Amino acid sequence: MSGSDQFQLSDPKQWAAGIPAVTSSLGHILREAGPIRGARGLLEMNQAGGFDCPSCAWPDPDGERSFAEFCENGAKALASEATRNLADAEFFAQHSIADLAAQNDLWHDRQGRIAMPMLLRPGATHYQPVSWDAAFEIIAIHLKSLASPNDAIFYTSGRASNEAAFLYQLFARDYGTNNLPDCSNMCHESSGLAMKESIGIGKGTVTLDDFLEADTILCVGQNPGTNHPRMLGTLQSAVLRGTKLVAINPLKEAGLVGFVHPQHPVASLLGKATALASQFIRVRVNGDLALFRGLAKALLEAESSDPGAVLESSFIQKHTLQFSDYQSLVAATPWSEITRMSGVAEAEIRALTATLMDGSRRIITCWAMGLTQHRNAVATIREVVNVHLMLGAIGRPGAGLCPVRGHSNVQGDRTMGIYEKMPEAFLAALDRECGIHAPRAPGFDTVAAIHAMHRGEAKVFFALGGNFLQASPDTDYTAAGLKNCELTCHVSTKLNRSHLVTGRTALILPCLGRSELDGEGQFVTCENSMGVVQMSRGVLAPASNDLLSEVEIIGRLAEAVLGSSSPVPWRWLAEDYDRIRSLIERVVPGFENYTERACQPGGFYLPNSAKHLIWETPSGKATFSLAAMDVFEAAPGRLVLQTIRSHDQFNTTIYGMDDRYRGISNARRIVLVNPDDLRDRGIPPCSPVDLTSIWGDERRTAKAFIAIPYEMPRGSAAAYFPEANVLVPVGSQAEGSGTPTSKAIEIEIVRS
Ligand SMILES: Nc1nc2c(c(=O)[nH]1)N[C@H]1C(S)=C(S)[C@@H](COP(=O)(O)OP(=O)(O)OC[C@H]3O[C@@H](n4cnc5c(=O)[nH]c(N)nc54)[C@H](O)[C@@H]3O)O[C@H]1N2
Ligand SMILES: Nc1nc2c(c(=O)[nH]1)N[C@H]1C(S)=C(S)[C@@H](COP(=O)(O)OP(=O)(O)OC[C@H]3O[C@@H](n4cnc5c(=O)[nH]c(N)nc54)[C@H](O)[C@@H]3O)O[C@H]1N2
Ligand SMILES: [Mo]
Repeated sequence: MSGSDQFQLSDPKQWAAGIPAVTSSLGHILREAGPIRGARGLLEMNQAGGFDCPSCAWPDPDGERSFAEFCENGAKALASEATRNLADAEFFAQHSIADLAAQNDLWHDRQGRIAMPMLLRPGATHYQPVSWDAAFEIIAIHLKSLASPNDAIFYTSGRASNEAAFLYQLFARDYGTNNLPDCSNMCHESSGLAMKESIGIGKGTVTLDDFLEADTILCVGQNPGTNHPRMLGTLQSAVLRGTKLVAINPLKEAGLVGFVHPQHPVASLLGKATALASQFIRVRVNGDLALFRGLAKALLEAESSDPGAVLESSFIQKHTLQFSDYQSLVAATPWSEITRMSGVAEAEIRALTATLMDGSRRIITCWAMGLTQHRNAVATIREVVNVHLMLGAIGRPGAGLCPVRGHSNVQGDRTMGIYEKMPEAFLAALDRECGIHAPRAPGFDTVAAIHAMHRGEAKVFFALGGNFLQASPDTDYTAAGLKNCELTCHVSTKLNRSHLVTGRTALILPCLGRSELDGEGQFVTCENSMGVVQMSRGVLAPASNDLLSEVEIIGRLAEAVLGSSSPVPWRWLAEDYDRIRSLIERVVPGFENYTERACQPGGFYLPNSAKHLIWETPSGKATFSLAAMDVFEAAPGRLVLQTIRSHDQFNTTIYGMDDRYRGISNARRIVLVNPDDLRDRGIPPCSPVDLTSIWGDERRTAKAFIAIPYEMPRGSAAAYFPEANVLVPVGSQAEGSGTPTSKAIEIEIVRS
């Protein structure tokens, strides 16, 4: 299914979606779920009363929805979950762990849903079926035998519902630990921290309506055509109403250039794409801090030649702190440094400034992993906020900050307390309302958890979803950590490599997916990227009769581990999710009349202080940051590697081997490099290469990649996540947020 023999290269596409997207969706749905199950699933996805798409966190429209509120990649996510294939007892009897490990990730996904709980005994070569009760008993024995509750780790991926997430963190804290790392640590942690420091809230401040009122939308470090395809519909509507879209990215991603709405496919037959970005800024990798400093500089210069015409002085005075210090810092930053570090010419920065000054300062900045996964990510995002604060472009219609979240409920999981260092107010409310004594010492985040397993201190690793091994940095180091554990246990829907690199004992606990009926029709709730909480009710028959819901798994686990010593009525809560929601209502502000409001079409918005110009910072004001400007630079002869998603994957789940928009077919072990950088090294196009990352004295190598010439800034390279994760040094983390720096890794590239 992989290999250079079938590998094909064509020109990158100039627009996204259209008929090829429709064909691709249908292909995946028909192959995996079949016509009946597939159509039933698609028609209920993202509909009021139906289920929330398990792919990205882009919101659904508040008002009327079209009959098909899904995108190509949402359809692939559904196909992968609703597949009729089953990895059952017979499958695991046939394949040893070693056999399974030898297969690629696409093959793993194609094996279907895990059908029943599976146990890998110490020293065994195969997983065997185990009853649910026995599985919970094994976990209970391990957890009860630990010297300290802090020797256990409870990881979460962002697909868990609010109800499951709340119950899970309550269990971990009642058990006695804050070791609650999550995928957010590797994702938008930097955004949350930066915004919290600058404006007092770690969430975005805009809603979908704001997009239709914006003068300018900046899309920075994000590839929505692949990762948030429904966002293209929003951007198209905005552009057609006259909004200017500016793309800031080292790669010219097709989805930012043009779009053909897949529900109006005739346009694509006629070759009529809507042109999206009117300005494309090919920033150098990690050059965004310098670029936004440059915007600030040009704005200040324009203000000094026409005082009162550019800055929003009354906003700055009333709402912010440290502006004059910021002004001095910007004034002292030379243009030569700005252009060198950003890789963008002064004239281009001034042209973008003119766009920002045009109109009524209704500016939205959207961003994703291109900003968050860098060493100076927090400083960079705070610099973006600085520019918004100068222009008063926050907390008014059509203006604000939009970190575009990844997993469909990653934001909700945080709201529910999945965080290794929840604030005291939350923990105190948990103690008060649930009768527990939540520990106060901060727990491990993802990287700290890996180190703790490595040191042999953490002995039980439990995961509510996700694929910790492959999502984490430094795959070999993480693997060694997991292998040090006494027990590794995964609540999962599909087979993945984390099931194959295990502690002495391992368990897979298979759960219902979002699209499936839960008992007599229980529903869960999710929070999207814009703070809307709404119900999600599955409609499809469960893939197997032996699956439990995530909520039931956690309830039964907690009962087995904590039993009568716990003040929490675990079974009672897990039996009726309304009861969990009533408890959440008492612990988390903003959830009054939770069940009722979640059931209204469109759900409800959580309160957002910054949107109302209330700054929950220590000073009560929004605060300009004063970071020193820098950029990640590789030594001469080396390149800066970023790791990205292809069009055929959801994180570590691989749906196919193509990356249609970038013109790559049938290959995942590829590295994109500027043609001149390849030529300088004497590497012919499409030849095999080895990549070595350099981190201090440490060297990590990934062999047998195909070098593809691609239009991108000199000195940079790009390869796919998770294949390139072996190269990401575990020690390379963003300052403050601890996020692995998956977008800037120093590498050497040589012919194999
Ligand atoms: N179909 C699908 N949907 C998904 C996912 C998926 O894997 N598949 N993953 C989900 C998740 S969890 C997340 S977090 C999101 C991820 O969504 P994205 O952040 O869009 O995902 P990446 O592929 O990591 O793309 C990063 C983008 O940033 C650019 N970039 C890299 N470095 C820099 C830089 O220094 N500056 C700038 N300006 N740009 C840079 C890259 O060229 C690329 O376009 O998508 C979510 N949705
Ligand atoms: N190099 C590099 N590394 C990265 C990134 C990068 O850009 N570059 N991105 C990072 C980001 S942004 C993120 S969010 C993380 C993602 O990290 P994770 O969230 O840990 O990884 P996923 O691949 O999303 O998890 C997929 C697995 O989740 C399980 N699953 C799917 N649906 C469900 C469900 O409904 N319930 C349960 N219990 N399980 C389910 C399936 O078994 C599947 O195999 O990876 C990070 N790692
Ligand atoms: Mo993410």
